[in-house]
Amino acid sequence: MTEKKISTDFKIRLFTHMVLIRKFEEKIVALCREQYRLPGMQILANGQEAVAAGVVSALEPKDIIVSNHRSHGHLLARGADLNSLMAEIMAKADGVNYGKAGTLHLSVPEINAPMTSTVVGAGPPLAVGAAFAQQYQNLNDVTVVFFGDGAAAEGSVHEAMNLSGIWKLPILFVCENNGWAGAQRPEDHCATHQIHKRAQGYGMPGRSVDGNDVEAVYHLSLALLEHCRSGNGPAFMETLTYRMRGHGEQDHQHYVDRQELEAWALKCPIIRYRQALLNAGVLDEAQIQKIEQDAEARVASAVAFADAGAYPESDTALTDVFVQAFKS
Ligand SMILES: Cc1ncc(C[n+]2csc(CCOP(=O)(O)OP(=O)(O)O)c2C)c(N)n1
Ligand SMILES: [Mg+2]
Repeated sequence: MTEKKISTDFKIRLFTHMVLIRKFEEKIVALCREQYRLPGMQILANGQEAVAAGVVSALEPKDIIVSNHRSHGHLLARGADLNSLMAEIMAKADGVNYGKAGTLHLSVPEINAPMTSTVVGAGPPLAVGAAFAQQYQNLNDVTVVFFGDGAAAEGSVHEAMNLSGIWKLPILFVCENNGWAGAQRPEDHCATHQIHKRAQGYGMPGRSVDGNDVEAVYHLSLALLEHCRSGNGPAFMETLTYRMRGHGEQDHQHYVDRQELEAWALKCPIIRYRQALLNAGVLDEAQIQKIEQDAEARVASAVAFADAGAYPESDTALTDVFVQAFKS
């Protein structure tokens, strides 16, 4: 695989995306500790930022994203508006879905992310529909669907892979193998340790990548997206990463081996890339701190925006049920 050279600006962008995602979710962690501040379950992707930043940065503007219950990173990397995203998570009427979706059912058509589903394994069949529409209209666009190692064991995912293999649909399947599905290990629900090898059975290339190495994720995404975009059908990427927090913020990881957690903390994608950029002289310590402070300021201002907003009125409960799913 030939790797496209990444410019300095692009490297800084990858880092900035990851920092913003981390700061955004760290703020959600803090808000969760305040009583009645956030409704519902908060599911975060701390430790998995390189997957979101690496894959999404390889997309073209009209490509479509289908995400799942762990979606904030995907949406932020794609450029979702921080204010309306935070307002939605706080169930406010100014939210991206008018406060009716919350964190688990976010839909951001403005950035071609029409659906996230918290039903495990529901995303890939939805992606088949989106990719069929792209193919039917002779568009040069790709649909990317993110799902977990647990979802990879769902029948719906296998059916989606099979159908997209038959119809040669432009889908990039991104399996974020984060070592956990709830409190289950992959060996408890997966008959193979190499989920990407299943791709071969559905007529598509399958590759795995260090999911904590943002540039490696970016390069592999670009190559596989090119495969999909050129009419060769779907492709499958397994990103090997780790879920650093509990399944949701209510889960205190009592079942997680502390040494394993500490070992993965050392492989943190942001710390690693931060050091790599420092070593290469791409950024100095002051510039990095500025990026971190800017991200914190943007998140703080999103919280202030959300705080200032009202909850939706009860008489709007049945409006906005149908939406224009994505830009043509
Ligand atoms: C069909 C279905 N079964 C079970 C659940 C409950 N559930 C929510 S997330 C989850 C684990 C999913 O694991 P994985 O696909 O690896 O994604 P991760 O949470 O690790 O990102 C489960 C079992 C659900 N939401 N939907
Ligand atoms: Mg998982």
